[in-house]
Amino acid sequence: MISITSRCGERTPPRARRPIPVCLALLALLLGLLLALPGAAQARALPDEDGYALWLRYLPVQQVAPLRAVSAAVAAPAATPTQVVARDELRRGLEGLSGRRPAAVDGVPRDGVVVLGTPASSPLVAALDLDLAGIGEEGYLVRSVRIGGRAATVIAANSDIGVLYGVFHFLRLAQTGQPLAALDVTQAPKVKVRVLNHWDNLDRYVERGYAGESIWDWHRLPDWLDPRYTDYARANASIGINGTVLNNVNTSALALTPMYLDKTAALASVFRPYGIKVYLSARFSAPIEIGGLPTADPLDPAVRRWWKDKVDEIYRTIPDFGGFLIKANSEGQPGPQDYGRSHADGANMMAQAFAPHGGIVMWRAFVYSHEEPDDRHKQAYTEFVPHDGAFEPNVLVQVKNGAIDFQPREPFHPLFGAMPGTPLMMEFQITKEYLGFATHLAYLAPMYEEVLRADTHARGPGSTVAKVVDGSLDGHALTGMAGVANIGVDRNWSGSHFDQANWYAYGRMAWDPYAGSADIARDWVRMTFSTDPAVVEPVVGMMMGSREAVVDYMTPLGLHHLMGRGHHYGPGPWVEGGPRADWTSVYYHRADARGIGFDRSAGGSNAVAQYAPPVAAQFGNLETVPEEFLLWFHHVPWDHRMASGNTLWDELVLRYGRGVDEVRGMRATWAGLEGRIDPARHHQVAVFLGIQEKEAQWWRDASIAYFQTFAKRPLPAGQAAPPHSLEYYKSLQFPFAPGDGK
Ligand code: BDP
Repeated sequence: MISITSRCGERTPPRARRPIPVCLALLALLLGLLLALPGAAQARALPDEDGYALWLRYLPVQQVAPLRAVSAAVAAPAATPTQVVARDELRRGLEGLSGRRPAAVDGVPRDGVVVLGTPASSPLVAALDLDLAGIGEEGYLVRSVRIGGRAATVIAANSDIGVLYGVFHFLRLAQTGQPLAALDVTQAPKVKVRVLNHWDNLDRYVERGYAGESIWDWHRLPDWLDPRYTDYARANASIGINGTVLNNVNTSALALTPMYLDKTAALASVFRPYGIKVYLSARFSAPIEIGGLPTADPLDPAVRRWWKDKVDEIYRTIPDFGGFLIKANSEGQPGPQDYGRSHADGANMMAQAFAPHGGIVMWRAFVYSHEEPDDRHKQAYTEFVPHDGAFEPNVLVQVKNGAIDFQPREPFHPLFGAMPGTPLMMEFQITKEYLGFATHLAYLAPMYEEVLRADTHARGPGSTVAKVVDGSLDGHALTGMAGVANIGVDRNWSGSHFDQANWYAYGRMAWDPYAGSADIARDWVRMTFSTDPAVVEPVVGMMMGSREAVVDYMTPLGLHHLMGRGHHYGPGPWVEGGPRADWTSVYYHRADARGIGFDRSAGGSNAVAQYAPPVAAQFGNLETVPEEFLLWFHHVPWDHRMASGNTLWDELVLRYGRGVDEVRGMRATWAGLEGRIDPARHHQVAVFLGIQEKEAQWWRDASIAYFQTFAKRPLPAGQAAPPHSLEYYKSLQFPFAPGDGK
């Protein structure tokens, strides 16, 4: 007979076994003692995390058994650096997630082997005779198959890098708790060039950076290869980013000197196995500054020779160099117009130097001249459209998502759809220069999605920005997307835990511009915080509402460019004067006794005419313009009736308040998650949300105090008056706010 005893521990000798009640009583006593000790709650909490691992934490999942069943072993080639990193990442990930290191095997001796490779690198993959024709160089298949009667998962591609991407996809499925036994995934990127743009100076200052210094330790390069570079490459490869522009668009010509090219080559060698090419920003006047020439005129033969020699030199150092990013004739940077030449002249000179090497030129359309008094909204279109079709085939024109400058909300840039003969690449800002720096929680993917899904109507209905970017609208094979990076040396990489999501989402959307922001958020939360639905759903909810909250408390109803001067921190709707009108706030909001907003309709600057006729008609008419763009396109009387029935003034005040309320809601939601997220990360996010609430209130109060001097109307019932005078808000100074341009 089985005796009714229970063992408190395996090593207890049978004779010492105690009956259940005694054992339980002892346990209860122990627990009671533990709870009575100070810090007991801490002892039960999840271990602290610092965020360094990003979304690649590989912590044990709930479904360990099903995961182990499909990943008992790995059969992978390891003859190239990329094959090695693919195999090692898979084993590392599976070991973390399942608690057991999968064995490395040559064949498929049992069920549950993950087979990696290309038909060329793996006889097992070759024997499966998979149809890999449609997935290109970077695509992959992840499929549940049977090999020799055994159940296996195959991750196959046409190239090693495709296999690595497939490994990361498989690990994502495992991390997010998806079923893994009947997989049939086919993926290929819809955009070819998927790059980060670092606005990092050679002295490690990051322009508009809120995560500490630049991660590029130029001084110690090329010898010291910080392990962080490898983790950077892993993180980027995990989301499909395949290029990085290392230095600021406002660059020193020194980045092109041999000393810095050696340093760049060292970084390229770290990134190469991960499929990441390096690119550099080049200063247009470099032939003068480091070449000793008297001019940088793009039609001057000596200048053209200099660039050709420079590019040849770069390829001798970095054989797979990606190309240049150029900011020219914008905000005081030198460019072809200094010599009476066009953007096409400048871009083509460089593109011809790159053509023999397969490199590209990303030429920015973020231009507005110092002299031009026209609406800044119109200038890029005015300067670029006449050159449509005139660029070399290896030039991408890089266009910011909106016509002004990375504001919390902008209508899509009118260049999208307007240059059918030229591949246009998208430039998003990941760093939150205008959305609260690193402290405010603002998930940007809904903003990216809004722009990508916007219909340009350029070739009839359905001509979305995404179709311009992926080349399908006008049949371009060279396509691209750039994201201005939010990365620095902060332990958590991006200055706040939630800003990691913007890096993550950018990569996912560069791979697939049709991806949904909520789906991406869900994946990210599961990988970054927890797969517990009690965490996932509320956190995704916070993220999805967060950008709209920022719009509301900073720039509701189409207002834009109202931030503090220079550093762009905090509200500054009163900013006026200075070197140029279009660097002031009053230029953009145009508030007066009659109303507020920038008239860009036919009766105003007529910027609307740069959009296709149906869009121009919609935006240009006060009756049909979406309310979120109302004051972007129209100067509207304070008593104008809004859809809500409120007057414009009342609605404006209510929207500011709504934004602040939204932040309060996020704080409450987050507070409710205590104990479900490790204390260190929970605490920092909670404190940052407190900062956000304070600053959202400040934006609301200062903006209302200022605009009320024009509206001269009372606040709607129940809305609190700003606690300080307008003079007080105007007097606040922030001489050391981070990220200011230098
Ligand atoms: C603006 C930034 C400035 C950048 C510029 C650009 O304030 O620091 O240099 O964009 O994109 O938003 O070139």
